[in-house]
Amino acid sequence: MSDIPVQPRRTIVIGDLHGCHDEAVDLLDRLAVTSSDRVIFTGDLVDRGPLRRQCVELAMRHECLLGNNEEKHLQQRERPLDRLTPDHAGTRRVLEDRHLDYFATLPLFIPLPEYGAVVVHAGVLPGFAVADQSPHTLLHGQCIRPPSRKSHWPSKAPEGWTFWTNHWRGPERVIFGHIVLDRALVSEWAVGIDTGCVHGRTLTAVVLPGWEIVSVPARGHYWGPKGDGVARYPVMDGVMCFS
Ligand SMILES: [Mn+2]
Repeated sequence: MSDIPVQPRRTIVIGDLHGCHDEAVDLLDRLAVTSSDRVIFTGDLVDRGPLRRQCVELAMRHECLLGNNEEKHLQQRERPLDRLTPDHAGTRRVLEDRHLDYFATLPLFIPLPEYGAVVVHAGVLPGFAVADQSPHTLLHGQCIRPPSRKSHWPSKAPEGWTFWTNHWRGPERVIFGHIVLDRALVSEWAVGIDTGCVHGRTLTAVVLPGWEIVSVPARGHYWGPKGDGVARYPVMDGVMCFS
């Protein structure tokens, strides 16, 4: 008989890193993460921020979703550097083939049935099981108007199109990144945790089973503000987005 209490295993989901490796380490330290915890990154490890390769190496030691930025690197893998955007070329210069091979293994969603949850990079459409969502919706979904299966950026959404979190009613509670929010969005059926670290804001995790939200501040302002930097597009429940 051991008197050592068994530490319950936590599942920690961390929002988009975009090269913010030092803040990821700050957040893992703050949470006192050990090898008994499960850590999942929501994707968009690279582009925009300072330490992209280190973010990929960190994710390779845990779990990670495919983000739209990793998707783009895979789509443009054969393209010469001078035909990429300067930002994407900067990422490619610090990555090796094995990092791109790793991107190709990343899932589009991670079910967490033990918590009634699922993790996706961007969004889901109501009326479809998560496993039946299109890759485009999972990687890019933002403002929708069912039954259309299209999605628009908040700043480009026609009148009457609203963020998918206003439409989704489960059955899973969806944990997502991708959209830069002024604080974590916590609603009955959706939890958004991209709080814009690369834009000088914060890096956020949701910690299961308690659904606790934990953030650390950015150490720098690495990439210009989203849009004009003014949060003015409501997502839901007063949480504003910066797109
Ligand atoms: Mn994204």
